[in-house]
Amino acid sequence: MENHRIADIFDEIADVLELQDESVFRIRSYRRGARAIRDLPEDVRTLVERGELLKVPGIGKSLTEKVEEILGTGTSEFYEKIKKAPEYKLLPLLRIPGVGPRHAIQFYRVLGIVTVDDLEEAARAGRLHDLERMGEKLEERILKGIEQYRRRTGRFRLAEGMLHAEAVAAKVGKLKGVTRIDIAGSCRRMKETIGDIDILVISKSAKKVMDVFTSMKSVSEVIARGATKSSVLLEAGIQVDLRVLRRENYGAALHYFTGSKDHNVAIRDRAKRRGLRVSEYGVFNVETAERLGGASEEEVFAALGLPFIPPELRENSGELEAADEGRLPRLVEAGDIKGDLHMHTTATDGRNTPREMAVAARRLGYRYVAITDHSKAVRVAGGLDAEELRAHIEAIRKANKEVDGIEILAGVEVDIMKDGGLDLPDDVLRQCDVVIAAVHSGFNMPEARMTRRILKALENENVNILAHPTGRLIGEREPYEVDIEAVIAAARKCGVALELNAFPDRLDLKDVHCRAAREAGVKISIGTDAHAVAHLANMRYGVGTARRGWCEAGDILNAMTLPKLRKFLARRRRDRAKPGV
Ligand code: DGT
Ligand code: CA
Ligand code: CA
Repeated sequence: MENHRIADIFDEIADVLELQDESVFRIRSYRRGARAIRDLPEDVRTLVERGELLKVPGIGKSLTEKVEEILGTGTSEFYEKIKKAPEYKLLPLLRIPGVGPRHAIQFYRVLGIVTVDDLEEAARAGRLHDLERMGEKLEERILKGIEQYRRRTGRFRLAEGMLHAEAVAAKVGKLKGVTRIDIAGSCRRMKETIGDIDILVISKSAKKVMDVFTSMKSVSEVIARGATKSSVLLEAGIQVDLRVLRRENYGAALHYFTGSKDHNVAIRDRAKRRGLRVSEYGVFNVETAERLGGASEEEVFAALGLPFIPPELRENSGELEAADEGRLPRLVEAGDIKGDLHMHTTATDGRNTPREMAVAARRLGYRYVAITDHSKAVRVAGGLDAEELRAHIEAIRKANKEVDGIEILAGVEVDIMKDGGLDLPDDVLRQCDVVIAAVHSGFNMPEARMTRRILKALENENVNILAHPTGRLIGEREPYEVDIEAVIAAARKCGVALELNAFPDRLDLKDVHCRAAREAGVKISIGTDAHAVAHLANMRYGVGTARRGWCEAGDILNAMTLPKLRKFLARRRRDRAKPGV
């Protein structure tokens, strides 16, 4: 990614020179150079090798030398000097909307402000309006800008990022001349949180794409606009980078911008060992400069002697070795999912009836659902006691008779009490087709106690699934302390499935734990925990997370056919009295 790195270096130099009040001509020359290199249709290295960089408008002799120096040594002497200048530390201030170089340097010189935190403190204390030509209005604006800056540098949940990414892709994808559009980056890899959204486009009219992209209603700020790349900040606080690319190197760019960075580094190492070079423009033979491919990702992998590696696996966590040895998993797909085993209804804190949930699930093509309302310990949700659950089971059985084309299983999400006992007696649990056990309170116990608590619950032969096994809420609540390996081992021993809760805040089990569970031979139940019909659609985030956990269809409980699922559920209780249905 040399073009972008070099462009960033030139931009940083320009920023620092500006803070140092250097000549506008010098500053402008770095800015123009940065833009020219960022917008190059090919690898800057190739141009240098052909001796043609100097021909690019905006790049003179001095910049050409710097580019060569960076390509050769990884940096430049001048850039290293710039990085040591006191002004270099002020660069984050310039990323705050509403703060320009003139402000930043004044803050620094007069008030000693270096960091964003310093600036926030000074603005709150009203220390800025003593400065020349700055009023209270400015302080307000700066505080708002800092808020935006913080949101922008924070991370977002996958579901939120994905919905925004898809909205942008739908809008831009509709344009005439756009023949291909992809969401790349961490979104494509289905990472649980995303930093920003990366979108790639092939279009005959880049200008039209940029016009529409930068003027969408959802845009609050255009961060940068170029001929082939622009960045915007959405009202939601998420940054979106969009690039228009050429068909010939689209695959190489898609691979590059899908990442992860670590995967890219590993890919480049592999290339090097084979006398090849991989960039966002293609795969090249180092000696002959011959281009071996890059129009599709398949070409990129093939040039390196590899099969296609699914984006969710690209984390440099063994995927290259597995691909090399022909043992990549055949990852579970959305179409493999035959049902959803975790959802709530109006009987507790859900918004729809069992019948409505089932009809919606049937529309998704499912063969079965399980209705799993809360037990009484979850008072805020109006959890059911034994009597109420019995009545609810009857209502579910009745709905099942009335709705064709899908099986509605009667279940419950029963609370695991602090001592590991369950919130409902065994006789009513035994009447359920599916029992999910879950921790909803007493999160703060020491690890050993929490682990004992959960293992004890798993020992109960009525329990089929452990819900959201670590209790985390992404960005809100840390997982409780539990020995997850012990839980996985116990689940295996007891024949209990572990849930991958697909609710966007949870994604629990997370990817690496899914992988550990699968390796231990534990089944994973991807459940949406839907509290309304619309939430059933969150299954995709669960499937994405399972894929990141290397799971195949065979690892997923709710990818089983109904008869197989029934067998799995009944196995624990086979020797016990038949359910009282
Ligand atoms: P994010 O946005 O923080 O959730 O994560 P990504 O993976 O979307 O990262 P992002 O948006 O910074 O860049 C998109 C992809 O571009 C990234 O996954 C790999 C590639 N990339 C960006 N910068 C570099 C870099 O400095 N080195 C390498 N090898 N790849 C990079
Ligand atoms: Ca990204
Ligand atoms: Ca990005």
